[in-house]
Amino acid sequence: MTVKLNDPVQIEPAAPRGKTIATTCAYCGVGCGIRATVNAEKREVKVEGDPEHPANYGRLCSKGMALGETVGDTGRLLHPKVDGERTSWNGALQRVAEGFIDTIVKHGPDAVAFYVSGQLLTEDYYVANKLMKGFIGSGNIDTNSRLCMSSSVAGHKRAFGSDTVPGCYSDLEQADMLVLTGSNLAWCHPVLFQRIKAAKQQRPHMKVVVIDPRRTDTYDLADLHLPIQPGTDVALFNGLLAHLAQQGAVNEDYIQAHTEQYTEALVAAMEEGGQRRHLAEQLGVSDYQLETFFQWFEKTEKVVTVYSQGVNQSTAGSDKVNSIINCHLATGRIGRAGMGPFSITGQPNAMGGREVGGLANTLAAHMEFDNAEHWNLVSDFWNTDTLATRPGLKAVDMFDAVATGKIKAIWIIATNPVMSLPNADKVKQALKDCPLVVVSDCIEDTDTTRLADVLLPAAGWAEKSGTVTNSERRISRQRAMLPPLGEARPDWWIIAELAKKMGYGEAFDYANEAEVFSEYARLTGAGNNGSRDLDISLYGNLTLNEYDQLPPRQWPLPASKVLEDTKPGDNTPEQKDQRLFRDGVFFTPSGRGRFVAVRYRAPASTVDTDYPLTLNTGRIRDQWHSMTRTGLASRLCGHLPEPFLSVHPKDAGRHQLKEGALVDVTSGQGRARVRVQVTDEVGVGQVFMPMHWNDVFASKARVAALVGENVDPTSGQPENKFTPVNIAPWYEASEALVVSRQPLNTLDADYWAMRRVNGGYLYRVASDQTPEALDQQLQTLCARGDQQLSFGHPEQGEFRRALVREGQLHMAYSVAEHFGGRDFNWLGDLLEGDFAASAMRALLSGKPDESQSKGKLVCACKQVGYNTLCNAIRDKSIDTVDALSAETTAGTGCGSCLPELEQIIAKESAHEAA
Ligand SMILES: Nc1nc2c(c(=O)[nH]1)N[C@H]1C(S)=C(S)[C@@H](COP(=O)(O)OP(=O)(O)OC[C@H]3O[C@@H](n4cnc5c(=O)[nH]c(N)nc54)[C@H](O)[C@@H]3O)O[C@H]1N2
Ligand SMILES: Nc1nc2c(c(=O)[nH]1)N[C@H]1C(S)=C(S)[C@@H](COP(=O)(O)OP(=O)(O)OC[C@H]3O[C@@H](n4cnc5c(=O)[nH]c(N)nc54)[C@H](O)[C@@H]3O)O[C@H]1N2
Ligand code: SF4
Ligand SMILES: [Mo]
Repeated sequence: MTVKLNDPVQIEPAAPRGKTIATTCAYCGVGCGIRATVNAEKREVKVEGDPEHPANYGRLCSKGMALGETVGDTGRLLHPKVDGERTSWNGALQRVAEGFIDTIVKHGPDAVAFYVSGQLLTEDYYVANKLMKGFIGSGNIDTNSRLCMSSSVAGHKRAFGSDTVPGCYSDLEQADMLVLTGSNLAWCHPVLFQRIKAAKQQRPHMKVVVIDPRRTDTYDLADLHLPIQPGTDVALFNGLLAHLAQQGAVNEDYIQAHTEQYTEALVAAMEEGGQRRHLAEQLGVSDYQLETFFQWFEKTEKVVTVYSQGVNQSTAGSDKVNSIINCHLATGRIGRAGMGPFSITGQPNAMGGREVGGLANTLAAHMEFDNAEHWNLVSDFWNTDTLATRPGLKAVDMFDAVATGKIKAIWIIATNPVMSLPNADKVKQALKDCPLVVVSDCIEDTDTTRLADVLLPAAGWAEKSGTVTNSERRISRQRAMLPPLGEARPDWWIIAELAKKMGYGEAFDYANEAEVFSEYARLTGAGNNGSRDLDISLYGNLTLNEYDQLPPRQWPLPASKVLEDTKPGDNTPEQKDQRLFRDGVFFTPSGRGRFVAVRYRAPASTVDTDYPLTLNTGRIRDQWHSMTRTGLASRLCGHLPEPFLSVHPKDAGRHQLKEGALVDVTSGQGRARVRVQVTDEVGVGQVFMPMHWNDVFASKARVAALVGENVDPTSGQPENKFTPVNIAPWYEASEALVVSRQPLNTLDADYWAMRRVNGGYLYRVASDQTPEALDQQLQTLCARGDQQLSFGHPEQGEFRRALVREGQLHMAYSVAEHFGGRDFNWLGDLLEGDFAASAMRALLSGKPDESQSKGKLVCACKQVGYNTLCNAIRDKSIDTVDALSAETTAGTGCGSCLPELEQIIAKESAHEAA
């Protein structure tokens, strides 16, 4: 088959340069507004919170504040590549088009797939979905939202007949009781956490209950913590429903008028929730804790239940969601100010992706495959004969189909499945074996780009223009402020160009992202007339200028909407239409909210003597997923600089593990080697490991390689919070610290972890060989022509060397048997100054001045360390967070470290008292 060639057009950033631009943060689903001041010549971007944006009113967290440090060219993928060789856009897209067409002709449309991401803009997402479902004719487009939000989506659809998040952020501030379950809001949605904190200060009667097997920084805000056993949420909320019914605290009128299937749900709930004592035991909490929670919920009208991955990432994820919604329906606490179930989204455009239809089992714009009217609407709207007729494969099944060879060509866009899908080593092998792997990313070297046959350079956050929808359904503009680096292009453009090459030119002939958006907006209104929740047809005919100026607004925005209602900043509770289900009418066939009868099911796998502990995985404060962007900002790399496993002191003792030692973690799927953090923040028998580290940043710390492939039967979401594992100490025979201007790509050691520091890279290395052998190995990293300087005491097993390249200190390292628990943060500090002069010399002198070290970084914004804080507390007898902030400036930036400051004060005063 011949493929018509279209030369790519050069596109310009839509927004003006050299001035302040309003845009949206690149990271989490809070969707904070940013004011960016741009110096295009120097490629500098300074960010501040946008005081007028209703998501954050000027606040930002540590990650958002550091966005300016991620817009440079470090690590960027600049040109299209085929089989590792640079090529033109034409050449690369030609290869992709031919590969896809060839596969489809030989094996049918289901032999190809797209795997996309909640980090795409709505315009990118819409075009990708349209191409796969509308024209290639397969349902095989799924997204990393499958690993993130799909259980919430499934729960919403079962209960509401639509994937609707009914509330808004102001509900969290107006609630008299907030239940945060399976959510570490303090670290993962820090700006919302701060909004709640401020609200609680103003309304001290407001109660916060945190339900999480771990004691996280979110506990800082809690009046009550329920450290339930992992996976037992359904039993807890069934118990709550039974309690409400027994106490006559349900809203009979609401149940009668607006819901269905209450009796079935209550019967299921009573089966296990009826016996309180037994329930407390099953949950692993005290009778008192349980009773308090139940009574508070019973007696408080204004309750919001916020839930995230502790709920979603479970084989009972959808049931967990419905067990929560059941309690809100039973009390009629939904659709009103300060009330409701609130699924909080992870990625910046997790919502937008669900809206356009990025999940394999929805069609488009909240329309469904199994609804003939919907199918005809979409088919007509896109004017296509080849609209997919059935759902495609969900993420885990999709990669299984790649592994078995059913899918032979896959395009991965803005996600890193080799480190984020369960059983990640299998995923890695599947991609190695797949005949055509296309990857679009802004970063050149990731675990997934390493396996690409075709690499396509995507424009990054500061270079892209479009829209995102946050957790409260607010659509905000992301605005381009810098020209794309190299030949990078926005994702929607790349996808549309491919579509043209595949012969679908007419349907993908967009001049700019505004045209894509308007088309999508018209689709949401097609045949809608109030029958679907998602309607933004008000935006169906935007001019380029109107699109450019679009203020942040919440949907629904039907064509009939009178706009005065939603001025930016207007977030008053009285505002009409902000909340859905105000009238108690839902999108189910009967219009009634549906109770779902759910029963507790244990996680899919069980511990045994081989794997006696349960592994919980999740996030840390200053890193974003695979660290491709946050890992570029040295100030975000100091808080938790190495991959780690949190272990309870009892389990640590049992397994002969000491704080800071290295540990091997094994599961039925894979293994990892990380550092031990001994802490009672995790329960006995439970361990926690962050999801962020990967093969680019560490030798073996991809937690997803440990996780099994068990998924929720309804949503297909993997059980990322529960994997049986074993742990064992790993003893090194030598250690090294290396600072280098360049990454050490050929380093091959038993353990290494890398972090970026200003001007270079800092590695911590461990080996089971002697110091001599490790020294020799490190010497092999030197290139020919490099000059080596040697220091240290080889006879005592201490080697210190410097490498001079072209008259400049290039790399330095120190090898010893053990560095023990010594503090290495001073090295990172030194690297912030003159890289060569300070850090390398300090390393080489062998006499690091640890007394000068500010210690483990606590405040990322103001770069304040643990030692500095402890000294201030002791020297000035400080006992409040305010005083500590005033003295040290810690906590005066984004405020994400405030819970930790509190803990440090408590610890120090306990010390003093002892
Ligand atoms: N700093 C930072 N912020 C982020 C991200 C990031 O990478 N870094 N990613 C964003 C994304 S995409 C997402 S999805 C969100 C995720 O945000 P969260 O869901 O808040 O984060 P997680 O750490 O994945 O998990 C939340 C909590 O669930 C708890 N948990 C585990 N098992 C159970 C259980 O059985 N029941 C209950 N009730 N709780 C349990 C865990 O101990 C953990 O503290 O964060 C977003 N924000
Ligand atoms: N064990 C375990 N696994 C998990 C989770 C967990 O809690 N535990 N959480 C799951 C969840 S909730 C999520 S959301 C996923 C996240 O996991 P992933 O989506 O795999 O992780 P990211 O690092 O965010 O990958 C995004 C990639 O897109 C690139 N990128 C950024 N912007 C753009 C752009 O505009 N265009 C293009 N083309 N590329 C871009 C980045 O450089 C990066 O390589 O992980 C899931 N996996
Ligand atoms: S809370 Fe932080 S990461 Fe999330 S959108 Fe706001 S600034 Fe960005
Ligand atoms: Mo996520």
